[in-house]
Amino acid sequence: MKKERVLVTSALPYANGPIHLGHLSGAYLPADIYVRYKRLNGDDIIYICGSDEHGVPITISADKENVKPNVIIDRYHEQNKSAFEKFGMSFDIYSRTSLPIHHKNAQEFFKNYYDNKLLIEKKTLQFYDNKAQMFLPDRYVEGTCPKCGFEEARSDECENCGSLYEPNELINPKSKISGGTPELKETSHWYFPLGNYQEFLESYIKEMNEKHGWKENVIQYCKGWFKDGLKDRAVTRDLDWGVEVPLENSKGKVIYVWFEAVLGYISATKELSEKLNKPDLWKEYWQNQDTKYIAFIGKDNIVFHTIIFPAMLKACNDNNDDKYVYPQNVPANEFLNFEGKKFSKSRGWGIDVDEFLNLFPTDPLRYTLASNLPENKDTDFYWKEFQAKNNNELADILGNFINRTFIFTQKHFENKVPPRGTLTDMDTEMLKTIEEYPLKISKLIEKYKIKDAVLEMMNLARNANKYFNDSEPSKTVKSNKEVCATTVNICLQTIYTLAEVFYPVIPTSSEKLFTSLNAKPTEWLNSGKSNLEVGHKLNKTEIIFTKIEDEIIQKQIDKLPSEVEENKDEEITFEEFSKVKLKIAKIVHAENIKKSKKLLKLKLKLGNSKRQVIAGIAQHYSPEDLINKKVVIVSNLKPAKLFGELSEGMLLAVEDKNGKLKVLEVDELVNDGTEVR
Ligand code: B3M
Ligand code: ZN
Repeated sequence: MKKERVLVTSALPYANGPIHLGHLSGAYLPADIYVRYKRLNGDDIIYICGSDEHGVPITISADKENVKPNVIIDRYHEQNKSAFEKFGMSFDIYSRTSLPIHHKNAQEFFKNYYDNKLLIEKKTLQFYDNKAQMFLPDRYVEGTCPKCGFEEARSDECENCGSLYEPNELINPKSKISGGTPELKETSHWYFPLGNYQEFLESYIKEMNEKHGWKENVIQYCKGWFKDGLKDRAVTRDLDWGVEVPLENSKGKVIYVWFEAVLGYISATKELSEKLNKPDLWKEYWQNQDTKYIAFIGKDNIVFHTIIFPAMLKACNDNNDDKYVYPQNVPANEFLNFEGKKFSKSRGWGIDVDEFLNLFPTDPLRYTLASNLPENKDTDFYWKEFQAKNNNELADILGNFINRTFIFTQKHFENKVPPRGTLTDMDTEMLKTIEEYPLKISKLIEKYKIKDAVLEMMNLARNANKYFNDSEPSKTVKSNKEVCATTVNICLQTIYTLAEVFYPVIPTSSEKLFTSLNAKPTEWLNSGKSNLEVGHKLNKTEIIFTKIEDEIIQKQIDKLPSEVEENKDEEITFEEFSKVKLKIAKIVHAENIKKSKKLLKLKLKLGNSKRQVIAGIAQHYSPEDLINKKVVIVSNLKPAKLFGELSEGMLLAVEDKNGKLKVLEVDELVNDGTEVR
C-alpha cells in the first residue's frame, strides 16, 4: 500500500471533569486504533490531542467550587492525561490550550482575519446578570430553544436539535449564576462571515465525500446546515477567561472558545515541533498539500469540524501564501450509553476511565469498546457484555489458541519453531488465511470501519482455533511427528499474525505476545507471511487473558444507583417564591400550531381578563379535551414568542408513570382568576 503522510486529531476534551467510557468510544479509541495501525503500516503519521481549557464549561465549574479556573484545568488536565495514558492512547502530544504557544497562535489567526478586514464588528444585545454584574455568554444562560422547544437549551446552542442561534432568540432565559431572568444589555462583538464560505464548503464537502466516502450522518448533518444558510457568527465573548482579543479597546473580551479550540490542534503540533527541536515540522503536516488530515470527533462536534474550522482555514488560505490542508475526513461517532442510560456524573451513572482501570486491565476494555463502537448508531456498555467479551472471546478464543500452541511447542518441540513437512489442503488453506487477513482488516480500518475490523481480527482467531482442532496435534504428536510439526509451525506463524493485527486494539497483550515469540512486528501487510524461521527460539510464555468471575461483575452492577436519583433541589427563600404568581385559568379555546408537533395554542380566561398561552402538551392532549378545564398557570411569567405566537404564562403539568403529561386541574367550585396560595 502507498505510504502516506497523515495528520490525526481527536477532539480536545474540556478540562472540567474526568473523561468516561463514552468519550473513549466517541473520538479517542477509534483514532488510536487507526493511528497504531498506520504506524505499523509504515505511514508517516502524527497524532495530536490536548485539553480544551477555556470557555464557559470551565468557568462554571470554577464558580461552583469557588476557585479560579486555573485550579480546575490543572486538576482535570493531569487527571485526563493520566487516564488516557493508562488506557494506552498513543498521542504524539497531549497539549493544553492554556499554554502561551496556543494563545499566540490563536491571536495570530484572529489578527490575520482582522487585518484582512474579514471580521465585522456588530453591536448586539447580550444577556447580563445585574446581580453578578457580568455578561452571561453561552452556558451561563439556560432557556427554551427557539427552534425545537427543548427547555434546557444554552444561550446560543441547543443540545437537543443542534441548532445555533443568537442569544436574544432564546425563550425564557435564566441566569445560571443567580437563577434570575437576565437583562439584555448592549455590547459589541466581532463576527466571522461564515455565510461567505458556504459555496466553498458545499463543494469541499461534496468533493471529499465523493473521493473519500464520508459517513452518512455527517453528510446529512452538514446538508441541514447548508439548507438553513450559514450566517455570521460572533467569535468574541465578554468573559475574563480565555484567549484575549488582540485588538485595542477590547478589554474584558476573549475569543469564543470554539473559534480558538480548533486552532489548538495547530498550536499543539507547533509545540510538538519545538519539543523535537524541529521548529518547522508542523508545516510538514498542516501546510503540505499531500497530507491527509483526519479529524476524529463525537457527533456533537460535527459543525465545528466540517464547517467552522474549514471556513477558518479557507479564510486564512485566501489571504496568505502558506496554505493549510482541510480535513479529508471527519468520521464522527454517535454516543455510547451506559447500561441503557446516558452517562451522568451528577447522578452517579457510568464509570470514569481511571476508576475502571483501577479495577480491570486495559485491553479487555479496549476490546469491548472497540467491538461495539457507536459508528452508525448509539450503543451501550453493559458490564455483562464486558465480562462476556473478555471471557468468551479474548480468553476462550484468542487466549485458548495461543496457550495451546505455546504449550505444545514447549512440551514437544523444545520451545523452538519446528520445520514444516508436506502440506495438506488444510495447511495450505490456513496459510492462505493468515496471508489474507492483514489486507482485509486494513481495508476496513482505512474506511474507518473499526468495529468491523475488530470483528475480523477475532474471526482470524476463530479460524486458528478451528485449524488447531481439526489438525488434532495431540493425536499426530504420537502418530506422525512431522505432521504435528507442520501444524505447530503454522500455528506459531498464526500467532505472529494475530499479535500484529490485534496490536492496534490490545497493544499491551500484543506486545506480550511478541515478547513470547521473541520477535518484533513487521510491516502490517507482511505480517501474514510466515515470519518465524525454523529453529527460532521462543521465550517463556505467560497467560495473557484471565477470566472475570461473576461475583466481580455483579459487584459492579450492584454499585449502580437503583433508581437514578435526582439532583438535590436548590433552596430558595420565601421572598423568591412569592415572586411567582400562580393562578387558576379556564381554557376557552385550544388549537394546534401548524409547524409544531409539541405545541398547542390556548386561550385562557382569568376572571375578567383573557390571555394566550403556548403549551408543550400537543402530544398528550387533543385540543377538544382541554376545553373548560380549570388549570394552574404561572401568570407573571415574562411573555415570550414561540413559533411566532405570543405566550403569556405557563401551564403547570406533571408526568405520569407512563411518561404522559397531565395538566394540573381544580374542580368547578374554584373560580378562574383565583390566586393559588
Ligand atoms: N472541548 C467539546 C467537547 O469536549 C470541545 C471539543 C473541542 S475540539 C477542538 O465535547
Ligand atoms: Zn433545539
